Parts: sequence; C-alpha cells; structure tokens
Amino acid sequence: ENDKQSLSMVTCTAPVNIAVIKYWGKRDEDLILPMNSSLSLTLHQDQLKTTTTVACSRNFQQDRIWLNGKEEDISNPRLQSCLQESILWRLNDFDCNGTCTSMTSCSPNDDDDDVKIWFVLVYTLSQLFGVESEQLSAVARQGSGSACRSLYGGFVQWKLGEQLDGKDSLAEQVESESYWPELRVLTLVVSAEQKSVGSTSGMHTSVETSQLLKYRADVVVPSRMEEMIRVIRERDFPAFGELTMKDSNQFHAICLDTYPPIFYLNNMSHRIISLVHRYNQYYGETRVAYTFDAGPNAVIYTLQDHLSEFVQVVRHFFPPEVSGEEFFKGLPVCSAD
Ligand code: 2P0
Repeated sequence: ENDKQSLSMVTCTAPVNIAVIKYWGKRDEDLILPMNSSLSLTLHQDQLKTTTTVACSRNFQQDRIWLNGKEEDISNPRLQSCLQESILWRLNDFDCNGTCTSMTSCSPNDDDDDVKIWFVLVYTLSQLFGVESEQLSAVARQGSGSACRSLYGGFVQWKLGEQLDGKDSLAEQVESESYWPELRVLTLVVSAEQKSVGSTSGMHTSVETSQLLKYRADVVVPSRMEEMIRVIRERDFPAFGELTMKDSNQFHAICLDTYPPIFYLNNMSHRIISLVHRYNQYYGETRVAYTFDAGPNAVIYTLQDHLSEFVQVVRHFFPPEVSGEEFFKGLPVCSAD
C-alpha cells in the first residue's frame, strides 16, 4: 500500500510526422542541429501512434526502460541525453527522488520508430513533472532531430536557428491540424524490412561527401521553405504536391550523391513514382504527390475528392499480396474537430 501511494504515473501517445521539406544533414552532431530547416505534417492516427507510460517512485532503484515488452539498454547515448535533461525536472519533484521506469509500445513497420520513441518519452516525462512546452522542443530534438516536429499537430516547421548553442533551433506550428481538412495521406507499404542505412549514419556520410547537400542547404531550402509555407497557407494543392515531390527527389538525389551511395528507394518505389506522374499527366494537373523517407515506402498526399480513384488505380497496377487493409492505409491528415 505504501508503495502504491508514492507512485506517480503518466501515459502519453505521440504521433508520427512526415516531412514535405526534408531534414538531412547536421551542422552539429552533438547538439543535433540541422543544416537546413524542414517542414512536416503531423499524422494523428491510432495505427501510427506510440504510447509510453512513465512511472516514478522513490522505491525504484534505477531508471529502466521497456520497449514493446523488451528491456532496453539505457546506456544508449541518445536515451541518456533525454534522461539527463529530465533530471532537473525530477529534482523539482519531491515524490520522485529521481528514478523512473517507462514502458513504450509502438506500431510495427515504421521507418521512424526511434523518432517517436524518444519524443514520446520526453513528452511523457515532461507531463509527469509538469514542464512547460518551450523547453520540450529542444529536449525532443536531443532524442532525434525530426522528433521535435511531432510536438505540434498540423503543419510544423523545425527552424534551422542561428545560434551556436542551438537554443533557437526549435519546432513551430505553421498551421493547425484543422487548417486543410480535405488533405489526405495514403501510406503504401512497399517493404516492412528495416532500412539498410540508418538516418543518423546516412546523413553523416552525406555531410562528409555530398556537394549537392551543401547546395541544397545553402541555396535550395531557404527559398523552398518560404514557398512551401505560402502554398500551404493558400491551400494550393498542385503547388504543394509539386514542391513535395521535388523535395523528396532532391533528398534521394543527395543519397545517390553520397559516397558510397545510399539507396533507399527500390524498384517498386520507382514504379509508384512513375504511376503518380502518369496519373497527374492524364489529368493535366497535380492531383497526387509522393514523398519517400529513409526507406522504400511511399507516402502519398492527395485531396479527399481524388483519394478513392487513386486507390483504385494503385490496386489495379499493384494488386496487393496481403489483405487490402494491411496494404492501404488511407488516412485523413487533418480533421475539422
Ligand atoms: C525528415 N528524415 O525530415 C527526414 C527525411 C529521414 C528522411 O529526419 O540523427 O531520425 O536522429 O537527427 O531525425 C530522419 O532523421 O535523425 C529524418 P537524427 P532522424 O523526416
């Protein structure tokens, strides 16, 4: 009974975010500061959420973490930075005495598992200790750069920042989740296998070897960010879709320009890209847009009016071997409520 009384516990869920202007390359690897700003959409879907429960008690002997039922090694440096950051919060909490356990579960088949895990751990800790949200962006970033964009719903930018200490390299909401209710996202799972080259090491090699990356960070992204924010504010889907596809293509061009080259896309990904372009050409306007992260799975953005027809087209050209429900996830990006 005494044990129960001194236990504080909080459960939180974290959504995934899919970038339309990609983050690839760090200017400071220790502080996790990016070479360019990025912009993403946060997807609030049960299938894509990570749930973490953190419990804190003076009776616990040490920090321990379970991920999907399996205990993790907490000496992992990224995890340590998150836990270190939370120590100050804990010291302010009289009940806690500095020791926590956390249990996290996340959806399978996800390229971004680690992103969600670090983010949700930080967020859950912050809720347990009543920390204000300004500090959260920086701490979530310590876990995984792009995780800081999941702090907000809707359209979120992670600003590059100018300060050496990275204090101004923060996530900021551009428009809320209710801003563009007709927008839909469709995930085409090409492969559920783990990616061959992890994002952290992949972008490290790109920074070392790709000249195109420098050009992208210095010249392309600054103006592209402005344009992306403008077309989102105008709810201009053709412009939004075109820019999204161009930015995905440039990210994968940088992967090819990396030495040795990194291949995230496979034959199936290339076929999806061609199908999208053929579909748009047929209508003479950009009705659907693809984007690919550090793996072969396609994320398709489209508007509600075109979703079901495009799903039929995909089903026709790629008859799913698995059940339709597993293969196609047509999900709303935004909701009116
Ligand atoms: C993005 N990606 O903007 C890009 C597009 C993958 C491709 O952010 O080293 O896992 O932890 O900062 O955040 C993946 O990078 O890398 C990523 P770290 P992270 O979504």
